[in-house]
Amino acid sequence: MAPRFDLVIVNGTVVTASDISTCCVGIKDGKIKALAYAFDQDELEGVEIIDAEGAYVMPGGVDAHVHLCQDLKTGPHGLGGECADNFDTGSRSAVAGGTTTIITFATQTRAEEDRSLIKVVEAYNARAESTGSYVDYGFHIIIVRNDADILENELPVLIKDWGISSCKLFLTYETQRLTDSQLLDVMFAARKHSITTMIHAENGDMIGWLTDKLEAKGMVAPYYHALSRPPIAEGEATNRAISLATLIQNPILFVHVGSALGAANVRRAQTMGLPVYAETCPQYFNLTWDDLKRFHSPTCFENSKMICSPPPPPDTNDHEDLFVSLQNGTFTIYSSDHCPFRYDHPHGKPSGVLEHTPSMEGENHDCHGEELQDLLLRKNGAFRHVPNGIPGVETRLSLLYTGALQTGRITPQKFVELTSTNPAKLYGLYPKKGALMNLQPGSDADIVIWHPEKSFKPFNLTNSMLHHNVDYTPYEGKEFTNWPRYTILRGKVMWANGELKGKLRDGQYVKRGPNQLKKDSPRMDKDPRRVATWLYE
Ligand code: DUC
Ligand code: ZN
Ligand code: ZN
Repeated sequence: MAPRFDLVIVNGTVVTASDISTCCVGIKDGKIKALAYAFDQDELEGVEIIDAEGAYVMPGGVDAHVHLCQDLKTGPHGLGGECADNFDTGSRSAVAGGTTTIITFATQTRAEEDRSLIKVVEAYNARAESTGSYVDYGFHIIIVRNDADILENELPVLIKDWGISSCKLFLTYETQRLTDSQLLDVMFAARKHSITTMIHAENGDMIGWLTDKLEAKGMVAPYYHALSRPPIAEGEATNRAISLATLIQNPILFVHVGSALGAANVRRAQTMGLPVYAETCPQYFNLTWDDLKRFHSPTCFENSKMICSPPPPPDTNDHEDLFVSLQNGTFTIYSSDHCPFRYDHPHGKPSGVLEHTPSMEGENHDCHGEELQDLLLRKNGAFRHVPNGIPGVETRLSLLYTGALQTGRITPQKFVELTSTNPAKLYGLYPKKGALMNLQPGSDADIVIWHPEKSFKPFNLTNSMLHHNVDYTPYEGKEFTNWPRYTILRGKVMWANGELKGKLRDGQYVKRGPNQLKKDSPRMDKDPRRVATWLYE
Protein backbone atom coordinates (compact mmCIF):
# COMPACT_ATOMS: atom_id res chain seq x y z
CA MET A 1 0.00 0.00 0.00
CA ALA A 2 1.28 3.51 -0.81
CA PRO A 3 2.23 5.47 2.30
CA ARG A 4 -0.42 7.82 3.61
CA PHE A 5 2.02 10.73 3.41
CA ASP A 6 4.96 11.88 1.29
CA LEU A 7 6.34 14.19 3.96
CA VAL A 8 5.61 14.63 7.65
CA ILE A 9 6.63 17.49 9.95
CA VAL A 10 6.87 16.42 13.59
CA ASN A 11 7.36 18.40 16.82
CA GLY A 12 6.14 21.63 15.33
CA THR A 13 4.46 24.56 17.01
CA VAL A 14 1.90 24.94 14.26
CA VAL A 15 0.57 28.46 13.83
CA THR A 16 -2.31 29.68 11.70
CA ALA A 17 -3.99 33.07 11.69
CA SER A 18 -6.36 31.83 14.38
CA ASP A 19 -4.64 29.06 16.32
CA ILE A 20 -1.42 27.78 17.74
CA SER A 21 -0.82 24.19 18.83
CA THR A 22 1.82 21.54 19.17
CA CYS A 23 1.20 19.09 16.38
CA CYS A 24 2.40 17.16 13.35
CA VAL A 25 1.59 17.95 9.73
CA GLY A 26 1.10 15.22 7.13
CA ILE A 27 1.55 16.11 3.45
CA LYS A 28 0.43 14.11 0.44
CA ASP A 29 0.53 15.02 -3.26
CA GLY A 30 1.51 18.59 -2.48
CA LYS A 31 -1.48 19.17 -0.20
CA ILE A 32 -1.99 19.37 3.55
CA LYS A 33 -3.47 15.96 4.32
CA ALA A 34 -3.62 15.76 8.12
CA LEU A 35 -2.89 17.70 11.30
CA ALA A 36 -2.59 15.50 14.37
CA TYR A 37 -1.01 15.45 17.79
CA ALA A 38 0.93 12.38 16.61
CA PHE A 39 0.88 9.88 13.76
CA ASP A 40 1.11 6.10 14.21
CA GLN A 41 4.55 4.66 13.71
CA ASP A 42 3.39 2.56 10.76
CA GLU A 43 2.11 5.73 9.03
CA LEU A 44 5.63 7.13 9.13
CA GLU A 45 7.26 4.07 7.59
CA GLY A 46 9.27 5.12 4.50
CA VAL A 47 8.10 8.72 4.75
CA GLU A 48 10.41 11.75 4.67
CA ILE A 49 10.30 13.32 8.14
CA ILE A 50 11.29 16.82 9.21
CA ASP A 51 11.75 17.40 12.94
CA ALA A 52 10.77 21.01 13.66
CA GLU A 53 12.26 20.70 17.18
CA GLY A 54 9.49 22.80 18.66
CA ALA A 55 9.92 25.71 16.26
CA TYR A 56 7.10 27.58 14.58
CA VAL A 57 5.55 25.91 11.54
CA MET A 58 3.51 28.40 9.52
CA PRO A 59 1.82 28.72 6.14
CA GLY A 60 4.42 29.85 3.60
CA GLY A 61 4.76 33.57 3.14
CA VAL A 62 2.56 35.27 0.56
CA ASP A 63 4.32 38.43 -0.58
CA ALA A 64 1.73 40.44 -2.46
CA HIS A 65 4.02 43.29 -3.55
CA VAL A 66 7.11 42.34 -5.55
CA HIS A 67 8.63 44.00 -8.62
CA LEU A 68 10.43 41.58 -10.95
CA CYS A 69 11.41 41.98 -14.58
CA GLN A 70 9.43 45.18 -14.58
CA ASP A 71 9.89 48.05 -16.98
CA LEU A 72 10.63 50.64 -14.34
CA LYS A 73 12.75 52.88 -16.49
CA THR A 74 9.81 55.02 -17.41
CA GLY A 75 11.33 58.46 -17.76
CA PRO A 76 12.40 61.18 -15.40
CA HIS A 77 9.27 61.06 -13.29
CA GLY A 78 8.79 57.30 -13.33
CA LEU A 79 10.80 54.99 -11.14
CA GLY A 80 13.68 55.65 -13.51
CA GLY A 81 15.84 52.53 -13.29
CA GLU A 82 16.25 48.99 -14.50
CA CYS A 83 14.75 46.25 -12.35
CA ALA A 84 17.67 44.20 -11.02
CA ASP A 85 15.79 40.96 -10.40
CA ASN A 86 14.07 38.64 -12.81
CA PHE A 87 11.90 35.67 -11.87
CA ASP A 88 14.98 33.52 -11.36
CA THR A 89 16.87 35.72 -8.92
CA GLY A 90 13.80 37.31 -7.32
CA SER A 91 11.98 34.06 -6.63
CA ARG A 92 15.21 32.45 -5.39
CA SER A 93 15.49 35.26 -2.88
CA ALA A 94 11.82 34.85 -1.93
CA VAL A 95 12.09 31.13 -1.20
CA ALA A 96 15.30 31.58 0.81
CA GLY A 97 13.35 34.00 2.98
CA GLY A 98 10.35 31.72 3.62
CA THR A 99 8.01 33.03 0.93
CA THR A 100 6.19 30.56 -1.31
CA THR A 101 3.91 32.86 -3.33
CA ILE A 102 4.64 36.25 -4.82
CA ILE A 103 2.36 38.64 -6.65
CA THR A 104 4.31 40.83 -9.04
CA PHE A 105 3.27 43.72 -11.28
CA ALA A 106 2.54 43.83 -15.00
CA THR A 107 2.59 47.43 -16.16
CA GLN A 108 0.57 49.21 -18.75
CA THR A 109 2.37 52.32 -20.04
CA ARG A 110 1.09 55.36 -21.91
CA ALA A 111 2.68 54.10 -25.14
CA GLU A 112 0.04 53.14 -27.70
CA GLU A 113 1.44 49.63 -28.03
CA ASP A 114 0.88 49.08 -24.29
CA ARG A 115 -2.79 50.04 -24.33
CA SER A 116 -4.00 46.48 -24.17
CA LEU A 117 -3.87 45.09 -20.63
CA ILE A 118 -4.08 41.56 -21.96
CA LYS A 119 -1.04 42.02 -24.18
CA VAL A 120 0.83 43.57 -21.26
CA VAL A 121 0.06 40.57 -19.06
CA GLU A 122 1.02 38.15 -21.81
CA ALA A 123 4.35 39.91 -22.22
CA TYR A 124 5.09 39.89 -18.51
CA ASN A 125 4.11 36.25 -18.19
CA ALA A 126 6.48 35.42 -21.04
CA ARG A 127 9.25 36.97 -18.95
CA ALA A 128 8.35 34.73 -16.03
CA GLU A 129 8.12 31.67 -18.25
CA SER A 130 11.42 32.41 -19.92
CA THR A 131 13.29 31.74 -16.69
CA GLY A 132 10.82 29.88 -14.51
CA SER A 133 10.30 30.59 -10.83
CA TYR A 134 11.18 28.97 -7.50
CA VAL A 135 7.86 30.06 -6.02
CA ASP A 136 4.26 30.30 -7.20
CA TYR A 137 3.47 33.65 -8.73
CA GLY A 138 0.72 35.87 -10.09
CA PHE A 139 0.31 39.42 -11.37
CA HIS A 140 -1.43 42.63 -10.41
CA ILE A 141 -2.08 44.91 -13.36
CA ILE A 142 -0.95 48.55 -13.17
CA ILE A 143 -3.39 50.77 -15.07
CA VAL A 144 -2.19 54.22 -16.16
CA ARG A 145 -4.99 55.29 -18.51
CA ASN A 146 -8.77 55.19 -18.51
CA ASP A 147 -9.66 53.94 -22.00
CA ALA A 148 -13.32 52.91 -21.73
CA ASP A 149 -13.04 50.14 -24.34
CA ILE A 150 -10.07 48.51 -22.63
CA LEU A 151 -11.69 48.63 -19.21
CA GLU A 152 -14.98 47.31 -20.52
CA ASN A 153 -13.60 44.55 -22.74
CA GLU A 154 -10.40 43.47 -21.09
CA LEU A 155 -11.00 43.46 -17.34
CA PRO A 156 -13.38 40.48 -17.66
CA VAL A 157 -10.74 38.61 -19.66
CA LEU A 158 -8.10 39.34 -17.06
CA ILE A 159 -10.35 37.85 -14.43
CA LYS A 160 -11.54 34.86 -16.41
CA ASP A 161 -8.43 33.83 -18.31
CA TRP A 162 -5.70 35.05 -16.03
CA GLY A 163 -7.27 35.18 -12.58
CA ILE A 164 -6.06 38.75 -12.10
CA SER A 165 -8.36 40.37 -9.56
CA SER A 166 -6.40 43.46 -8.56
CA CYS A 167 -5.12 46.59 -10.24
CA LYS A 168 -2.75 49.27 -9.01
CA LEU A 169 -3.40 52.98 -9.61
CA PHE A 170 -1.05 55.89 -8.94
CA LEU A 171 -1.71 59.33 -7.49
CA THR A 172 1.86 60.40 -8.21
CA TYR A 173 4.55 60.07 -10.97
CA GLU A 174 3.84 62.00 -14.16
CA THR A 175 3.98 58.88 -16.29
CA GLN A 176 1.55 56.93 -14.15
CA ARG A 177 -0.74 59.16 -12.14
CA LEU A 178 -4.43 59.44 -12.91
CA THR A 179 -6.64 62.47 -12.30
CA ASP A 180 -9.53 62.08 -9.86
CA SER A 181 -11.93 61.69 -12.75
CA GLN A 182 -9.76 59.01 -14.35
CA LEU A 183 -9.45 57.27 -11.00
CA LEU A 184 -13.24 57.21 -10.75
CA ASP A 185 -13.46 55.68 -14.22
CA VAL A 186 -11.12 52.86 -13.35
CA MET A 187 -12.57 52.30 -9.87
CA PHE A 188 -16.07 52.17 -11.35
CA ALA A 189 -15.01 49.58 -13.92
CA ALA A 190 -13.13 47.64 -11.25
CA ARG A 191 -16.26 47.54 -9.09
CA LYS A 192 -18.28 46.09 -11.94
CA HIS A 193 -15.79 43.25 -12.35
CA SER A 194 -15.00 42.69 -8.63
CA ILE A 195 -11.45 43.87 -8.96
CA THR A 196 -9.71 45.29 -5.90
CA THR A 197 -8.02 48.64 -6.54
CA MET A 198 -4.61 49.12 -5.01
CA ILE A 199 -3.66 52.75 -4.55
CA HIS A 200 -0.24 54.36 -4.45
CA ALA A 201 -1.32 57.29 -2.30
CA GLU A 202 1.06 60.22 -2.42
CA ASN A 203 0.04 63.67 -3.61
CA GLY A 204 2.03 64.14 -6.83
CA ASP A 205 1.61 67.92 -6.93
CA MET A 206 2.90 68.37 -3.38
CA ILE A 207 5.91 66.22 -4.20
CA GLY A 208 6.63 68.08 -7.46
CA TRP A 209 6.26 71.47 -5.79
CA LEU A 210 8.49 70.53 -2.84
CA THR A 211 11.07 69.02 -5.17
CA ASP A 212 11.32 72.28 -7.12
CA LYS A 213 11.70 74.23 -3.88
CA LEU A 214 14.40 71.88 -2.57
CA GLU A 215 16.29 72.02 -5.86
CA ALA A 216 16.14 75.82 -5.89
CA LYS A 217 17.98 75.74 -2.55
CA GLY A 218 20.51 73.19 -3.81
CA MET A 219 19.06 70.49 -1.56
CA VAL A 220 19.41 67.64 -4.03
CA ALA A 221 21.30 64.97 -2.07
CA PRO A 222 19.55 61.62 -1.52
CA TYR A 223 18.46 62.60 2.00
CA TYR A 224 16.21 65.33 0.62
CA HIS A 225 14.11 62.74 -1.14
CA ALA A 226 12.45 62.19 2.25
CA LEU A 227 11.77 65.91 2.68
CA SER A 228 10.14 66.01 -0.74
CA ARG A 229 7.60 63.42 0.38
CA PRO A 230 6.56 64.37 3.94
CA PRO A 231 3.82 62.36 5.70
CA ILE A 232 1.17 64.91 4.68
CA ALA A 233 1.68 63.86 1.02
CA GLU A 234 0.41 60.43 2.02
CA GLY A 235 -2.14 61.95 4.41
CA GLU A 236 -3.81 64.01 1.68
CA ALA A 237 -3.75 61.25 -0.90
CA THR A 238 -5.18 58.57 1.40
CA ASN A 239 -8.01 60.91 2.39
CA ARG A 240 -8.81 61.71 -1.23
CA ALA A 241 -8.72 58.11 -2.37
CA ILE A 242 -10.96 57.08 0.52
CA SER A 243 -13.47 59.70 -0.59
CA LEU A 244 -13.36 58.45 -4.17
CA ALA A 245 -13.75 54.87 -3.03
CA THR A 246 -16.68 55.85 -0.82
CA LEU A 247 -18.40 57.15 -3.92
CA ILE A 248 -17.64 54.03 -5.90
CA GLN A 249 -18.13 51.59 -3.02
CA ASN A 250 -15.42 49.24 -4.12
CA PRO A 251 -12.66 47.90 -1.87
CA ILE A 252 -9.35 49.71 -1.96
CA LEU A 253 -6.03 48.67 -0.59
CA PHE A 254 -3.42 51.32 0.10
CA VAL A 255 -0.04 49.92 -0.83
CA HIS A 256 3.15 50.68 1.12
CA VAL A 257 1.63 52.90 3.82
CA GLY A 258 4.55 54.41 5.68
CA SER A 259 3.15 57.18 7.87
CA ALA A 260 1.08 57.33 11.02
CA LEU A 261 -1.03 59.95 9.25
CA GLY A 262 -1.84 57.55 6.42
CA ALA A 263 -2.58 54.79 8.91
CA ALA A 264 -4.90 57.08 10.92
CA ASN A 265 -6.92 57.88 7.79
CA VAL A 266 -7.24 54.21 6.99
CA ARG A 267 -8.33 53.47 10.56
CA ARG A 268 -11.02 56.15 10.44
CA ALA A 269 -12.39 54.78 7.17
CA GLN A 270 -12.43 51.26 8.55
CA THR A 271 -14.31 52.48 11.64
CA MET A 272 -16.94 53.89 9.29
CA GLY A 273 -17.38 50.40 7.86
CA LEU A 274 -15.73 51.15 4.53
CA PRO A 275 -13.86 48.35 2.75
CA VAL A 276 -10.52 50.09 3.06
CA TYR A 277 -7.40 47.99 3.57
CA ALA A 278 -3.78 48.89 4.01
CA GLU A 279 -0.44 47.31 3.31
CA THR A 280 2.74 48.22 5.10
CA CYS A 281 6.33 47.12 4.55
CA PRO A 282 9.51 46.37 6.53
CA GLN A 283 11.22 49.65 5.62
CA TYR A 284 8.66 51.60 7.65
CA PHE A 285 9.62 49.71 10.80
CA ASN A 286 13.36 49.42 10.32
CA LEU A 287 14.59 52.58 8.58
CA THR A 288 14.24 56.30 9.31
CA TRP A 289 15.30 59.56 7.71
CA ASP A 290 18.65 59.07 9.44
CA ASP A 291 19.33 56.08 7.22
CA LEU A 292 19.21 58.42 4.24
CA LYS A 293 22.28 60.19 5.56
CA ARG A 294 24.20 57.37 7.11
CA PHE A 295 26.99 56.72 4.60
CA HIS A 296 30.06 58.92 5.06
CA SER A 297 28.24 62.26 4.90
CA PRO A 298 24.70 63.57 4.49
CA THR A 299 25.42 64.50 0.89
CA CYS A 300 27.02 61.21 -0.11
CA PHE A 301 25.34 59.68 -3.16
CA GLU A 302 25.64 56.22 -1.64
CA ASN A 303 22.65 57.17 0.50
CA SER A 304 20.58 56.69 -2.64
CA LYS A 305 20.62 53.00 -1.67
CA MET A 306 17.92 53.89 0.87
CA ILE A 307 15.62 55.84 -1.42
CA CYS A 308 12.16 54.36 -1.65
CA SER A 309 8.69 55.81 -1.97
CA PRO A 310 7.06 56.64 0.29
CA PRO A 311 10.26 57.23 2.24
CA PRO A 312 10.92 55.72 5.66
CA PRO A 313 9.38 57.75 8.51
CA PRO A 314 11.28 60.56 10.27
CA ASP A 315 12.29 58.72 13.44
CA THR A 316 11.85 55.67 15.63
CA ASN A 317 8.82 57.14 17.44
CA ASP A 318 7.01 56.70 14.13
CA HIS A 319 7.96 53.03 14.17
CA GLU A 320 6.14 52.62 17.46
CA ASP A 321 3.00 54.30 16.07
CA LEU A 322 3.12 52.01 13.07
CA PHE A 323 3.57 48.93 15.27
CA VAL A 324 0.28 49.83 16.95
CA SER A 325 -1.43 49.87 13.56
CA LEU A 326 0.14 46.53 12.77
CA GLN A 327 -1.14 45.06 15.99
CA ASN A 328 -4.65 46.55 15.99
CA GLY A 329 -5.64 45.47 12.48
CA THR A 330 -5.35 48.78 10.65
CA PHE A 331 -2.72 47.17 8.48
CA THR A 332 -4.22 44.24 6.69
CA ILE A 333 -1.09 42.89 5.06
CA TYR A 334 2.67 43.19 5.36
CA SER A 335 4.53 42.94 2.03
CA SER A 336 8.09 43.60 0.98
CA ASP A 337 7.66 46.10 -1.89
CA HIS A 338 10.82 44.47 -3.22
CA CYS A 339 11.80 47.02 -5.89
CA PRO A 340 15.39 46.14 -6.77
CA PHE A 341 17.98 48.50 -8.24
CA ARG A 342 21.71 47.89 -8.22
CA TYR A 343 24.27 50.39 -6.96
CA ASP A 344 27.03 49.30 -9.31
CA HIS A 345 25.01 49.62 -12.48
CA PRO A 346 24.49 52.63 -14.75
CA HIS A 347 20.74 51.97 -14.86
CA GLY A 348 20.43 51.35 -11.14
CA LYS A 349 20.69 53.95 -8.40
CA PRO A 350 23.45 55.81 -10.32
CA SER A 351 20.84 56.93 -12.87
CA GLY A 352 20.41 59.73 -10.35
CA VAL A 353 23.84 61.00 -11.41
CA LEU A 354 24.52 59.60 -14.84
CA GLU A 355 21.47 60.37 -16.82
CA HIS A 356 20.37 63.71 -15.59
CA THR A 357 23.19 65.91 -14.44
CA PRO A 358 24.13 68.64 -16.90
CA SER A 359 27.75 68.27 -15.78
CA MET A 360 27.72 64.76 -17.23
CA GLU A 361 28.27 66.04 -20.74
CA GLY A 362 31.18 64.22 -22.29
CA GLU A 363 31.21 61.50 -19.60
CA ASN A 364 30.65 57.81 -20.23
CA HIS A 365 27.03 57.11 -19.32
CA ASP A 366 27.33 53.36 -19.51
CA CYS A 367 30.15 52.47 -17.18
CA HIS A 368 30.48 49.99 -14.34
CA GLY A 369 32.84 49.21 -11.50
CA GLU A 370 35.65 51.58 -10.65
CA GLU A 371 34.85 54.03 -13.43
CA LEU A 372 31.27 54.30 -12.25
CA GLN A 373 32.23 54.65 -8.58
CA ASP A 374 34.71 57.36 -9.53
CA LEU A 375 32.01 59.26 -11.37
CA LEU A 376 29.67 58.98 -8.39
CA LEU A 377 32.33 60.60 -6.23
CA ARG A 378 33.09 63.39 -8.70
CA LYS A 379 29.64 64.33 -9.93
CA ASN A 380 26.56 65.53 -8.15
CA GLY A 381 23.38 63.55 -8.41
CA ALA A 382 19.86 64.69 -7.70
CA PHE A 383 17.33 62.68 -5.74
CA ARG A 384 14.67 63.55 -8.34
CA HIS A 385 16.39 61.20 -10.77
CA VAL A 386 17.19 58.32 -8.45
CA PRO A 387 15.04 55.22 -9.02
CA ASN A 388 12.69 54.76 -6.07
CA GLY A 389 12.84 51.38 -4.44
CA ILE A 390 14.79 49.00 -2.23
CA PRO A 391 15.15 45.22 -2.14
CA GLY A 392 13.54 43.13 0.62
CA VAL A 393 11.69 40.03 -0.54
CA GLU A 394 14.12 37.79 1.33
CA THR A 395 14.32 39.76 4.56
CA ARG A 396 10.58 40.50 4.89
CA LEU A 397 9.60 37.65 7.21
CA SER A 398 12.75 37.61 9.32
CA LEU A 399 12.58 41.34 9.93
CA LEU A 400 9.02 41.00 11.22
CA TYR A 401 10.00 37.99 13.30
CA THR A 402 12.93 39.87 14.81
CA GLY A 403 11.21 43.21 15.35
CA ALA A 404 7.65 42.27 16.18
CA LEU A 405 7.13 38.60 16.95
CA GLN A 406 10.15 37.94 19.12
CA THR A 407 9.73 41.24 20.94
CA GLY A 408 6.10 40.43 21.78
CA ARG A 409 4.64 43.31 19.76
CA ILE A 410 2.49 40.86 17.81
CA THR A 411 1.39 37.28 18.40
CA PRO A 412 2.48 34.39 16.18
CA GLN A 413 -1.10 34.24 14.86
CA LYS A 414 -1.00 37.91 13.90
CA PHE A 415 2.31 37.27 12.15
CA VAL A 416 0.67 34.60 10.00
CA GLU A 417 -2.38 36.77 9.34
CA LEU A 418 -0.28 39.70 8.10
CA THR A 419 2.30 37.79 6.07
CA SER A 420 0.25 34.96 4.59
CA THR A 421 -3.45 34.55 5.38
CA ASN A 422 -4.68 38.08 4.75
CA PRO A 423 -2.76 38.60 1.51
CA ALA A 424 -4.16 35.26 0.33
CA LYS A 425 -7.71 36.33 1.25
CA LEU A 426 -7.42 39.87 -0.07
CA TYR A 427 -6.18 38.69 -3.44
CA GLY A 428 -8.40 35.64 -3.81
CA LEU A 429 -6.00 32.80 -3.10
CA TYR A 430 -7.44 31.43 0.14
CA PRO A 431 -7.39 28.63 1.34
CA LYS A 432 -5.15 27.25 -1.42
CA LYS A 433 -2.58 29.68 -0.03
CA GLY A 434 -2.32 31.30 3.39
CA ALA A 435 -3.72 28.33 5.33
CA LEU A 436 -2.96 24.80 6.52
CA MET A 437 -6.44 23.46 5.87
CA ASN A 438 -6.77 19.71 5.43
CA LEU A 439 -10.49 19.69 4.61
CA GLN A 440 -11.86 20.43 1.15
CA PRO A 441 -10.99 22.57 -0.73
CA GLY A 442 -7.71 22.16 1.11
CA SER A 443 -4.45 24.04 1.16
CA ASP A 444 -1.29 23.64 -0.85
CA ALA A 445 1.46 22.33 1.41
CA ASP A 446 3.29 25.67 1.38
CA ILE A 447 5.09 25.91 4.70
CA VAL A 448 7.81 27.85 6.44
CA ILE A 449 9.56 26.26 9.42
CA TRP A 450 11.65 28.51 11.63
CA HIS A 451 14.64 27.63 13.77
CA PRO A 452 13.95 26.71 17.41
CA GLU A 453 14.44 29.98 19.28
CA LYS A 454 16.49 28.53 22.10
CA SER A 455 19.19 27.13 19.83
CA PHE A 456 19.32 29.86 17.18
CA LYS A 457 22.24 32.22 17.45
CA PRO A 458 21.36 35.77 16.35
CA PHE A 459 23.50 36.95 13.45
CA ASN A 460 24.32 40.14 11.63
CA LEU A 461 23.14 40.22 8.05
CA THR A 462 25.45 40.88 5.14
CA ASN A 463 24.36 41.16 1.54
CA SER A 464 26.48 38.16 0.57
CA MET A 465 24.03 35.96 2.55
CA LEU A 466 21.13 36.97 0.32
CA HIS A 467 20.03 35.49 -2.99
CA HIS A 468 18.78 38.49 -4.93
CA ASN A 469 20.67 40.15 -7.77
CA VAL A 470 21.09 43.42 -5.90
CA ASP A 471 24.54 44.43 -4.72
CA TYR A 472 23.43 45.78 -1.34
CA THR A 473 20.81 45.37 1.34
CA PRO A 474 19.41 48.29 3.35
CA TYR A 475 19.72 46.02 6.39
CA GLU A 476 23.49 45.39 6.16
CA GLY A 477 24.81 44.66 9.65
CA LYS A 478 21.41 44.44 11.29
CA GLU A 479 20.95 41.71 13.88
CA PHE A 480 18.40 39.03 13.02
CA THR A 481 17.07 36.70 15.69
CA ASN A 482 15.65 34.00 13.43
CA TRP A 483 15.56 32.91 9.80
CA PRO A 484 13.48 30.32 7.92
CA ARG A 485 15.07 26.90 8.32
CA TYR A 486 12.85 25.15 5.78
CA THR A 487 10.66 26.49 3.00
CA ILE A 488 8.30 23.96 1.46
CA LEU A 489 6.38 24.58 -1.75
CA ARG A 490 3.46 22.26 -2.50
CA GLY A 491 5.12 19.52 -0.45
CA LYS A 492 8.60 19.96 -1.93
CA VAL A 493 11.46 21.15 0.27
CA MET A 494 12.84 24.18 -1.58
CA TRP A 495 15.13 25.61 1.10
CA ALA A 496 16.72 23.76 4.01
CA ASN A 497 19.35 24.79 6.54
CA GLY A 498 20.74 27.59 4.45
CA GLU A 499 20.72 25.75 1.12
CA LEU A 500 18.56 26.05 -1.93
CA LYS A 501 17.08 22.64 -2.72
CA GLY A 502 14.33 23.32 -5.23
CA LYS A 503 14.44 23.88 -8.96
CA LEU A 504 13.83 27.02 -10.92
CA ARG A 505 10.77 25.63 -12.65
CA ASP A 506 9.09 24.35 -9.47
CA GLY A 507 7.00 27.51 -9.17
CA GLN A 508 3.67 27.75 -10.99
CA TYR A 509 1.43 30.57 -12.13
CA VAL A 510 -1.58 30.95 -9.82
CA LYS A 511 -4.96 32.23 -10.95
CA ARG A 512 -6.75 34.26 -8.33
CA GLY A 513 -10.37 34.97 -7.48
CA PRO A 514 -12.09 38.03 -6.03
CA ASN A 515 -11.33 39.64 -2.68
CA GLN A 516 -12.35 37.31 0.15
CA LEU A 517 -12.04 39.91 2.92
CA LYS A 518 -14.79 42.13 1.50
CA LYS A 519 -17.52 40.32 3.37
CA ASP A 520 -16.01 41.68 6.59
CA SER A 521 -17.58 45.05 5.71
CA PRO A 522 -21.28 44.57 6.42
CA ARG A 523 -22.39 48.08 5.42
CA MET A 524 -20.72 47.95 2.06
CA ASP A 525 -23.82 47.91 -0.14
CA LYS A 526 -26.14 49.74 2.23
CA ASP A 527 -24.93 53.14 1.08
CA PRO A 528 -25.34 54.72 4.54
CA ARG A 529 -23.85 57.97 3.33
CA ARG A 530 -26.34 58.32 0.46
CA VAL A 531 -23.58 58.69 -2.05
CA ALA A 532 -24.54 57.08 -5.30
CA THR A 533 -26.87 54.11 -5.08
CA TRP A 534 -28.53 55.20 -8.31
CA LEU A 535 -25.26 54.60 -10.15
CA TYR A 536 -25.41 50.91 -9.41
CA GLU A 537 -29.06 50.18 -10.14
N1 DUC B 1 5.93 52.29 -5.68
C1 DUC B 1 6.07 51.00 -5.46
O1 DUC B 1 5.11 50.26 -5.39
N2 DUC B 1 7.31 50.49 -5.33
C2 DUC B 1 8.47 51.25 -5.39
C3 DUC B 1 8.30 52.66 -5.57
C4 DUC B 1 6.93 53.13 -5.77
O2 DUC B 1 6.73 54.29 -6.00
ZN1 ZN C 1 3.87 52.45 -5.36
ZN1 ZN D 1 6.14 48.60 -5.20
